[in-house]
Amino acid sequence: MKRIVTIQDVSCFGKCSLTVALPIISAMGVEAAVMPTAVLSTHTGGFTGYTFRDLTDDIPDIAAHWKKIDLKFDCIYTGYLGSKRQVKIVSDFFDEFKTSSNKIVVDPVMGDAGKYYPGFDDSFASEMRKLCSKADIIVPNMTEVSFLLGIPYTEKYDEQFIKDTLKKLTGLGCKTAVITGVRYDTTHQGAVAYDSISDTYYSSFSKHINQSVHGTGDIFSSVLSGAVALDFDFQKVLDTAVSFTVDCIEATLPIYETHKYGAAFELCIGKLNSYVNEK
Ligand code: PXL
Repeated sequence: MKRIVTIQDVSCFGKCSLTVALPIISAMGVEAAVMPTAVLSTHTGGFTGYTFRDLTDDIPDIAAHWKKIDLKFDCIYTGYLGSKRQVKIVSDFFDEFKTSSNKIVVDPVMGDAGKYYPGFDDSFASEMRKLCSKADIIVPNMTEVSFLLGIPYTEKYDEQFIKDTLKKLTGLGCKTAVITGVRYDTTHQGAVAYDSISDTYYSSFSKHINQSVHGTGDIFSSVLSGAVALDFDFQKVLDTAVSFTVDCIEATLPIYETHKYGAAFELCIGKLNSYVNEK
């Protein structure tokens, strides 16, 4: 069985980061080891007064134990990281657990809709840029692209702009860049990628649903990481991640008023099995 280690926080309520990654990766038939980086009572989007226990100091000890028992991972997938120091320690983890064949996926979680999430700023983005340079694949949304590249956030762009931007992102040092939440028109939304090794662009689009649902970036990156661990060709990686993310948004719409805090991925998680086994 393939094995992923995913490094991100536990938001106890709210359905994002580990509470999304663990069920999704498992449902894809991939083993998920977890490195919890912090415990929050809720995520930081739309809640106030949440608790935050930093687990940064536990990461080196957990990693040392894993080294001792010779654990290996087919994919290392990072999401929300809570501080610059934590990003540096995760970077050390990459140095210890990267092999010639495994893949590092970095979702540089920092913000959405042109704004940083609480607690992030340009100096955090500089540290995250360094982490991205060590990744095989990075998965920013347009907001995170603007922070990583130090360019203005825009919702008005065309295909050429996205292609040029993807090349700039791989210029940070990662092999492949994926931009999520791309919209060239009002009816479609998807992801576009550039593999700098083969000089190839990929894209996958589905219908645009006019409702942003919290945690869908984590759903996308979790499916993408599972599909990468399973060695899917990159077009299938993107198609699977886009299709399942749209399924989750659609499943949330009828209950959105009471589920604004997170996508109802549970209602469609069974679909992952057919996506994974589809030829
Ligand atoms: O979904 C990304 C995410 C993960 N973890 C925490 C967050 C967020 C986004 O708001 O607050 C704690």
